[in-house]
Amino acid sequence: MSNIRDVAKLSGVSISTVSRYINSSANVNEDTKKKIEHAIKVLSYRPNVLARGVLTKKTRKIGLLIPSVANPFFPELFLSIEEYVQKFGYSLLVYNVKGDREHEEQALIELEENRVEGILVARTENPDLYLKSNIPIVAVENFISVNVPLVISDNIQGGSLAFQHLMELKCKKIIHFSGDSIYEATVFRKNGFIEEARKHNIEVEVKQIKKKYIENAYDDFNGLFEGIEKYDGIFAYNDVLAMKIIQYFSSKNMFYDIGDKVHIIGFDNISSSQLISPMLTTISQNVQQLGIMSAKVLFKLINNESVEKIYKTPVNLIVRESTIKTGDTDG
Ligand code: XLF
Repeated sequence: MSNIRDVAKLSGVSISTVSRYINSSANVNEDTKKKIEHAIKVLSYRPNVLARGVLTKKTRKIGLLIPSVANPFFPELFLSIEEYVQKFGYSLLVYNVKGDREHEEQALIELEENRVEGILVARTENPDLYLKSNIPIVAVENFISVNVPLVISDNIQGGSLAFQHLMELKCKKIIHFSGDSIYEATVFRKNGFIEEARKHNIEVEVKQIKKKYIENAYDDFNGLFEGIEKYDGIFAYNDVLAMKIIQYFSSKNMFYDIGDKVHIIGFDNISSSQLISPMLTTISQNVQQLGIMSAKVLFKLINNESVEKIYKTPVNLIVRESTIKTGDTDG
């Protein structure tokens, strides 16, 4: 395997010039650049990123911690972040921490060992783990500390949009399946929903789903939905749950009631929400914007630029068949 010495020799310049070129820590003139690039190509030289990082503190690696790859929302978040950071020559080291403290702690150690330039932490349940880290950190969805910027969808607005839609549909008996209180985003959704109901002087029921039932598609929801046939307006805290509710109604031979007698709204707008039948009405988190915003804020921190304490990304209602049976409703 060739090394920096070989590149210097073949291109006829000093090792420090090659190093300057690789780390772009100082200008290298065009002629020299071409010679070095040629030598790098001929020798198939690959700079040792970690060693380079020790010198420049630039490994061009970012850590991403997500709570669950089993919930498609988080892989979609990963994709949007990856696509954005790659444009700037960065790659991601991703950990699926599953809300498990030890796992998360180990991930953080490994990210530090890999000298990532920054870390994005999606929905941590262990904010204290990050308080001592010297690496720039951005929290996504769950608050870490006042010193760590938080990027989050406008969940309150999402809850309120969901309720308004059920009102337009003239629903009389409404229930919200809310997320576990450790998921702050879902608490905001619930609050927005209840607040909007209050403005309309309407009573809604709320059933909280505990973490243990959450949240991958294969989880058995163990009769959680027994009796929900009496409701005509249902707002689920995320799409996976809403799809489970659709499945429940189908299993009770009530498939044709969905979007007619019973109206079901999810939250997220994951890709599969429009692949199922009936297609799911949902509050779109705009995962693209959420991911890009998180990465942008992290880049600001990495570049020592000033940042806000909180960044909210907009949400919007996407009407599909699970609330309105027929017609061209998407959008
Ligand atoms: O953490 C919340 C709960 O579930 C997240 O935004 C999600 O909606 C993803 O499905």
